Order: sequence, then structure tokens, then C-alpha cells
Amino acid sequence: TKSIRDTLKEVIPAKQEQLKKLKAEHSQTVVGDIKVENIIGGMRGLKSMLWDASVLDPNEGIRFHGLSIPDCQKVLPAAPGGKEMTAESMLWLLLTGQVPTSEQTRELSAEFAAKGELPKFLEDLVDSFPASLHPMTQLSMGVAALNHDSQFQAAYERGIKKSEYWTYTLEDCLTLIARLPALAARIYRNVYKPGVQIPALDKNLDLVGNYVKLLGYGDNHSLTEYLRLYIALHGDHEGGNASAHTAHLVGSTLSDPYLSYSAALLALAGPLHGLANQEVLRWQLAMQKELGNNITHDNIKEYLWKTLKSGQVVPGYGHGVLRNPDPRFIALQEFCQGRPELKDSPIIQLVNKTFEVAPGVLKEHGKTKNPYPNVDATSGCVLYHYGLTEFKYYTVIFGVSRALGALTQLVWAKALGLPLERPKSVSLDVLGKLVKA
Ligand code: NMX
Ligand code: MLT
Repeated sequence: TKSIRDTLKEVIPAKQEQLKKLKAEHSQTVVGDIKVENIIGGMRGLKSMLWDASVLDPNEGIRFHGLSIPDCQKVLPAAPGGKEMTAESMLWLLLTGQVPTSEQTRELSAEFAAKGELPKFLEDLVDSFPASLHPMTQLSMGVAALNHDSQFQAAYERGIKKSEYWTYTLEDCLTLIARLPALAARIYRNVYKPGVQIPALDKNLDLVGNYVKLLGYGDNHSLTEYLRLYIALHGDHEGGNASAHTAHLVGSTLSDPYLSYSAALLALAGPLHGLANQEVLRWQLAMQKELGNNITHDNIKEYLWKTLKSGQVVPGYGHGVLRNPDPRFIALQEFCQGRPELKDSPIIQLVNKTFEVAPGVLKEHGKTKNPYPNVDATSGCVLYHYGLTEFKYYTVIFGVSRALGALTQLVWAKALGLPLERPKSVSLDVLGKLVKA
């Protein structure tokens, strides 16, 4: 079977050619305007970066190299004994644009399990963090410290050619992905289950199978399958989201993949981005507590208005690009519908009922451009149902996943020779002059 390295070696030249041709023939072709609203409005809608692995359509949602989520669910290999696509399958698709065989993904799983243990100094570092330090801060610090072993950094210091950057970047990216489960699980155990012995990685398991095992939930097949789906689905959401964009920006300075992804995790840790994951559960549980046994549409509506009138956002709703319910939300909901114990779970039923009411309330409120749920509106409730109730940890799982897409782009940015990212900013005075010109 062809390895991921050989597959990449094969697909890179055609993409390099495609870019070269675009550059040669169209460098000066205009493809859009810049409006003042883009400059003062968080660059929303501005097409200004190259990101090949996935594209987000406002109405249809995400496609990974042209494949929708249902397409991926059909064609991407599952783990032995499972049905959901694996992190390895999604990574392969994102990196190469090709659908791997089961054998290819199993080889990748074996590589991850073989090199996924943490260096001793890193275990000591993570063990020294106070349990009160937010799990996302711990994850970002741990990932940054893994750059101790960066092959890219060492090769750069030795002095390598630009055309070789991508191969060392790829090695760092694969090692980082391999080590994320052990790092993320160690954080969970230290904070929430101190003193419990963490098992070793199982050479026969896929990345997520090992992650769930290390977290201490390895016996729960349904949770393992859920997390396979979750981690594949959160893997990439084109390039403009704050975490992916951060990785891209930092990587463009030739910081190594560990430093780049550590920075990305700090962007993911904001409540308007990945932290919404934890916020949704906190908010839904507070709603559950307040409504008690009276969970009716009218009472949920009233609770939503209370949230909005207090000046808070409704977590899990709205999006910078999407204008319809997030297909990742739909896929996770469908996972629940297919399992009786989840279908009847009070927290999942509450999320469903909230979905029946919230879009109407948000439309009436009239502010958000997208009154529909994003993936965070539901992603935590299955974890909660299965006893992984520590919601401050939830964004860490998102962080394990987003590595797939953000690191893919680091490899491609090097393969395509993309330059340092450095947009032009303007002052208010300059903008004032520009609008008059
Ligand atoms: N609840 C209340 N108000 C909202 C919401 C919401 N869920 N979403 C947007 N608005 C407001 C927003 O705060 C803004 O108000 P103002 O003019 O006072 O500043 C107005 O509606 C217009 O915002 P949009 O242009 O619709 O949204 P934008 O692209 O700026 O922001 C989000 C997108 C995702 C940051 C925003 O919808 C939000 O804050 N949602 C809640 C947090 C959340 O779920 N984030 C997770 C996103 C997905 N992820 O995983 O990263
Ligand atoms: C993501 O997955 O990154 C979020 O949906 C946010 C975004 O795409 O802007």
C-alpha cells in the first residue's frame, strides 16, 4: 500500500503547477472588492487567503475536497468494529485530496500509536500544572513545549532548501497528531481523576480509540464511535475561522507546527469560537435547573429572551459564514437519533427542544445574521450523557480535532511556498481619506 508520504509526494507537483499557472496568468486579475465593512467588520466575507482542503458554503455547509459530510460518511473508512469515519481517514482526505483504503488508514493508526507516547519532560511539565488552570491553557502550553523535538526547527537551523520545508513540516505534524491523545488525556486525568493510572497506548487501536481509552472511557463503544465522528467533523472548516487562521498566520513566519498549533489553540479557547462548546452545556444545564419539570416551548422561549435581554449571546447559535443549520450539528443529531439511550436522554431532548424554539426567537431579536445552530449547540451533550460531564474540558476535544485541518494547511503552505502573511492595515484617518478619494 502507498503511504501518506508517497501519496503526498505524488499529488504535490500538480498543485504546484496549478498555483504557478494562476500566478503567471492572473496575478493582476480582480476577483472582488474591499468594502469599508470588511475592514471594520472582522474581514467577514473577504476572500483573501488560500486554503485547499475544505470550502464552506453559507447555505450548504462544509465540503472536504468537494465531499459533503454525508459523502464522507459513505466513503471514508471506519475503524475495525466501527461504522463512523476515523480521524485518520479524514486526515488522509484533507492532506491528499484522496479517499484512503482501510489498509492505508490502519497503517497510519499503527504509526500514531507507535509514536504517540509523551516525552518524560512533557509529562512532568503537564503534571506540574495546577488543576485550576483551564484545560485549554494546559493543552496549548503542552503543544508548544512539544516543539522541543521539532524536526522542522532542527532542519531549518541546519540550513535546508525551501523545497524541502514541507517534508520536515509533515513529520512534525504527524508526530504532533500522534501525541495529542496522550497529552489531552493526561490533562483530563490530572484535572478530573487525579491519582488514576493512565494506560499505555494500544498498538491495535486508531487515534480516537486510543484517546477514549486513555481518557478512561474505552469500554464505551458508543462514545468511542461518537468521538470518531466528532473529531472527523471538527477537523477542518476552511481557513478563515480563528483557530485555523491563527495556525496559518503563525506558520507563515516559519514558526514550527507545534508553536503554530499552540497559538491556534489559544484562539480556539475564546467563547465566540471553540469555547462555545463548554458554554452551551453550562447554559443548557442552567436552563434545565431553572425550568425543572416544566420544559415547555414557552418556558424555553422565555429563558432565551432572558439570556438575550441580559446582553449575552445564545451560545451555539449564529455563525460568521453559515446561514443555515450547520450540517455538522445535523450529523451529530442523527447519530443521537439512531441510538435509543441517546434519543431519550434529558439533555439531548433539551437541546432538541431548544432548537425548535431558538431560531424563531433569534429572528425576532433581529440581530444575528444566522439564527440557526452551529456544531457547538449539540456536540457536548452526548459527552455529558455518557458521563464525561466536565464541560470545561470539551474544547480540548475540539482542539485535538482541529489539528487535522490546521496542520494539513501548514504542510501545503510549505509545499506551495506561500509567503509570510502580512495584510495592510489602515488607521481611521487613512480610512477617512480613502472613502473620500
Ligand atoms: N446570540 C445573540 N446575539 C448574537 C448571536 C447569538 N447567538 N450571534 C450573533 N449575535 C449578534 C452579534 O453579537 C452581533 O451583535 P452586535 O451588532 O451588537 O455586535 C450581531 O448579532 C451580528 O452578528 P453576526 O454578524 O450575525 O455574527 P458574527 O459573524 O459577528 O459572529 C458568532 C459569529 C459565531 C461569533 C456569533 O454568532 C456568536 O457570538 N454566537 C454565539 C457563540 C457561538 O456559538 N460561537 C461558536 C461558533 C462556532 N465555533 O465553534 O467556533
Ligand atoms: C469552526 O469550526 O471553526 C467554527 O464553525 C467557526 C468558523 O468556521 O468560523
